[in-house]
Amino acid sequence: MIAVAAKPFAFRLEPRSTALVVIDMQRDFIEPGGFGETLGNDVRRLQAVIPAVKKLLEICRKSGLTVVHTRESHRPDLSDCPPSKRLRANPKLRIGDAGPMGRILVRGEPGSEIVPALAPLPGEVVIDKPGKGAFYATDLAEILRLKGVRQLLFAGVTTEVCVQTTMREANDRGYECLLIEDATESYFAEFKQAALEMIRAQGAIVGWTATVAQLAEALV
Ligand code: C5J
Repeated sequence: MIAVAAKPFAFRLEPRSTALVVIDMQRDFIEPGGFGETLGNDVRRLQAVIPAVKKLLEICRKSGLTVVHTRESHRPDLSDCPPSKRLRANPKLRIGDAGPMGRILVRGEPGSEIVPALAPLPGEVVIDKPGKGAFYATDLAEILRLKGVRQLLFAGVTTEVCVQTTMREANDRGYECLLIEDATESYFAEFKQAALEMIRAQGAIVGWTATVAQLAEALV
């Protein structure tokens, strides 16, 4: 058991039963022309976090942790995309429409892939998820059970949407969750800050937060 300096108090980490879950570091959220930008967001805020996620991946791989990557994506026929999701608001391009990186948020299209700097290694788990949470309509819970995983480290985008939703799903399923603060980002600085605070409030009601450096100090 390793103690990671974290908020609101130390996170006791058992590397053999811990997985890193990197949420949705996909071109569709991070590069111009994808889903994020079509919703009116400035994607540069998310690009800035790539080096920290890369460093986190290196640390976790070196320590032998299970690594999981997720991709928010839909089947090409959109049969797993609720019309309420596809038709909401007035984006320039909707899910399934053809954009500069292929069809928006559709599996197999270039935009749906994880950015090259953070590409999964052979043997790492990749979860395609139709929702914001990575447990909804996926086999993530079963994969973690088979690997004996009880604790989850979280990184990726966006902090208050897919990262926080998945953390809450995990917390309700009995996992202890640690969010790596500088390896997650939002299109909205104030939403990221609020998410970090609400996660660790009330005695870590959803989970803990720590930096890449704090994790590295404990693991390496
Ligand atoms: C969003 C995500 N923001 N990965 N997806 O729609 O957070």
